[in-house]
Amino acid sequence: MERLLLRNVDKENSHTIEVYIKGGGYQALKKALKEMSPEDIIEEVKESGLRGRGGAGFPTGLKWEFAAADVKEPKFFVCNADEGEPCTFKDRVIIEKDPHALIEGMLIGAYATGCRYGYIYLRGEYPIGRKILERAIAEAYEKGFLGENILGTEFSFDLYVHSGAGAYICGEETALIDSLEGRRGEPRIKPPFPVNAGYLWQPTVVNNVETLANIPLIIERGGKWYSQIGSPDCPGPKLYAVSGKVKRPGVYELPMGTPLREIIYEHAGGIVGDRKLKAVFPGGASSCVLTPEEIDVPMDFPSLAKAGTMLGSGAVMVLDETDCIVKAALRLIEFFRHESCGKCVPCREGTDWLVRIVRRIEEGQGTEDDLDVILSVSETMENSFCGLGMAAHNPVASTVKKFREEFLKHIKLGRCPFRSGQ
Ligand code: L3W
Ligand code: SF4
Repeated sequence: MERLLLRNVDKENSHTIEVYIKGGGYQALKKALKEMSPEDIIEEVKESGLRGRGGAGFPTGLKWEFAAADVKEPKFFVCNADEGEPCTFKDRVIIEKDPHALIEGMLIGAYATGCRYGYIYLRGEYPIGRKILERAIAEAYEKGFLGENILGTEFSFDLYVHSGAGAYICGEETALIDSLEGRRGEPRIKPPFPVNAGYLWQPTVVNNVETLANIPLIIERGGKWYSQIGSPDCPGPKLYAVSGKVKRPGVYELPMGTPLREIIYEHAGGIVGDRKLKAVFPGGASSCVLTPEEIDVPMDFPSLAKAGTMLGSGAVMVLDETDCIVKAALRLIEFFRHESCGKCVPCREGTDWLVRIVRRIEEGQGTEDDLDVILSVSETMENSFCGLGMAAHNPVASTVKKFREEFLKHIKLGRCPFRSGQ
């Protein structure tokens, strides 16, 4: 497949505006501002079928339509660049290697929805990305793509970078908005959705980095063209971040819906040492595990939901036969316990319970009853206030269900069977 999202990243100095413009950059913005109305743009994005790439897959055109329909002023356009889940690193490639694609996508989105100000909320642990984005923003101001009366039109847009302080929960859009307002980031109740009451309770569009990098392509080549790439009900190119026990970990751009088996065995080169595949978390740390028999699934939102798991942001974590599934589950739930904001009981207490129980099993002190308690706590966590708590138990509950024998082995042996020297 032709590289679309990663078309620029291998060019020397791909992060500079000169290289971006030489490769046709900012032509989509010109087309949008000079030849298209905001409504035309929203129609084009709706026709493309683009769905948000941050984890939930909400239709982008629809989100923009909701924001455009709200008449309160000013409106804000926010890029969620708080990529913080373990094993997610696909947005980083765009931020560091093609920042102008992101800026151009934001400009087009802001014009379409009537937003006057924009923020890129960047993961605190991406200091290089911050420098690159700030330089790119300065270049865009110099060339007249940002600021007052862009390209001689009525459209004005100012853009700022805001770094987070290391809290994963601030990737949840309403916690992100709290943090942007200078407060401790905690999820807000939805509705109202940010498109109507977001930053400073004004209409606010929040889109993921990869989502926005698709926009110049859709405007240049048309929504119809875009809708023919990948899965028909969930089209477009997709960045998959593959990590763990594969020979070639990395970020792969493939059509949405590429089978998981192909991603692991063809693109990422198969399993290290040609060992056996044991398990895959197909959509990041909060997805349900898949067994080797389940990897013929197309990697898109509906297919993975049908398979009882989720695409999330497209982070594929691969475990081989030498990995301990209990330890993997423990590591993941430890992360969520640490990152739980503590606002609601099911998540605050549930993540702590799960850590304590899974650790006990991993250390050989567990009982068979613990497995039932894990599933019961997980069920309660479904009632959490936000997506973090609703999904945090997935790696634990799904491994208990699909790898029950391995949990039982720890319990019966009184130790981890994978730990060497025992
Ligand atoms: C207007 C409506 N807007 C929904 C908007 C909403 C948001 C988007 C999706 O979680 C998932 C989570 C993590 N009117 C609307 C509406 N919207 N209905 O649509 O909303 P929602 O609430 O379904 O999802 P979310 O809270 O954005 C995102 C999962 O992603 N995840 C996270 C991965 C981590 C990263 C990272 O590190 N970069 O992405 C992983 O799987 O569990 O389920 O904009 O406002 N009627
Ligand atoms: Fe906070 Fe977890 Fe509740 Fe979300 S689910 S509000 S992260 S405690």
